[in-house]
Amino acid sequence: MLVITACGTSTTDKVNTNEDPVMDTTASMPADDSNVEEMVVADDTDMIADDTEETNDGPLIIEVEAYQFDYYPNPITIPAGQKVTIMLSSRDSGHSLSIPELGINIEAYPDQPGEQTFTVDEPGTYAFRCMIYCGSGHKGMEGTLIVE
Ligand SMILES: [Cu+2]
Repeated sequence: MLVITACGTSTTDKVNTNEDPVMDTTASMPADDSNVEEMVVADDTDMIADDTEETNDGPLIIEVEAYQFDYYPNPITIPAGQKVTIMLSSRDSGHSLSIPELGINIEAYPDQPGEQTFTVDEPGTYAFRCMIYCGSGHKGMEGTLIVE
């Protein structure tokens, strides 16, 4: 602090009250907001993949009924790569549902249904047939397994 002793005419008035408060107001215009692109980030990828393991745990149960001289349903459609259990029942006599090339052979009798669990990885159409003699139409007792 200055101690002003004598003759104090107003000393320093260094306060420039007259500075033009100009030129600063030309503040920068907001530059091109229109260029800001909306980025839509596709973030869905995580929501898909988690269910597959659970559905592969338990086999898909497919009930098939054999009778003289056909099957129901026929054709039978199953998904490729999916573990499947065919549960075969018989309405009348002994029958089988057999696909030798896939190692499938399910036998069923009226008092004794049969089942087999398997997975077919290769999509395609497979013929199955009855391999237990069941009467006059036995030879033509055939069906179709569609794997897709
Ligand atoms: Cu038969």
